[in-house]
Amino acid sequence: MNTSFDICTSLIRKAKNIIVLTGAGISTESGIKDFRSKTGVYKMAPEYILSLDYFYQHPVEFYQFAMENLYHPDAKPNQGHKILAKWEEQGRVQHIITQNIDGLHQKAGSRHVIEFHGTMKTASCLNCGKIYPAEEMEERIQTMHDFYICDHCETKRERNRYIKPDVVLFGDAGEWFTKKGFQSILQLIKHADCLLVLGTSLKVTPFSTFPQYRSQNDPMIIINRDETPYDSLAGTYVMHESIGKILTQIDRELS
Ligand code: CNA
Repeated sequence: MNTSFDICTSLIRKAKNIIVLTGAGISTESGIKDFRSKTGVYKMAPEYILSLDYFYQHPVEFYQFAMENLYHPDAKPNQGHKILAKWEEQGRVQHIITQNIDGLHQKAGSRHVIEFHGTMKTASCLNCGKIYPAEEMEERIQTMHDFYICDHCETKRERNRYIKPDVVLFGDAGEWFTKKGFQSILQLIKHADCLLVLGTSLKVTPFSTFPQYRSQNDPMIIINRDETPYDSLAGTYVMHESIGKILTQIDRELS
């Protein structure tokens, strides 16, 4: 085994309050494409398609793209998700803060999960807040021309009652994007005795700023196939490897 692996295993063995930050890379081994690696979704479409502007201007095309590329109701958690759930059960992991919108951490059994960019499981009317489960949206898309307009409320302008998936688009904000939301996340990160960062290019703000708030005396472990802007920070241990493979090996060493 290489040195980084041994150091990371020993850091995880010692830690009692690991906070995990995850991105699309933890779900690629479940068959879901990430955004920015060689085979990512952005090889097919620009970030603009996932912006609030585009949603308002082209709701039909937006839904077509989102349902094809971001909605994965049949995806199953992989070894990475399962090991994090096991480590939570064992008291090592306290919280997962994820950018993912696929719900796979919860499917694996993790209970303390913050979905920072929301979820594809539901959509909501931007006027009355009525929640539409994704299955209902799928059915509306098949059967209705104006499926994206709420039929439970009225406003003068149709555009004000569009139904939007409960995900944070570019130019958008989500339920955690409040002073209180940020403070509670930063508190978790400050009090972590180890920050474990998995499968994220750390390029989307504000999520990408979170590692800056960790206590400088405590370690950060990054497992990501490609480089990240934090790789050379002091107290940072990096493995450019597959998450499933490395977490499986670490877990084996722990037990
Ligand atoms: P990203 O920018 O696509 O980065 C993913 C990173 O993961 C890349 O640097 C890859 O090298 C790395 N990676 C991919 N597979 C593996 C693997 N098996 N092992 C190790 N590393 C791997 O994705 P981010 O999450 O950083 O970007 C934030 C966006 C992506 C958020 O807004 C998400 O909502 C969005 N997204 C989510 C999903 C999902 O929910 N599964 C899928 C695609 C995009």
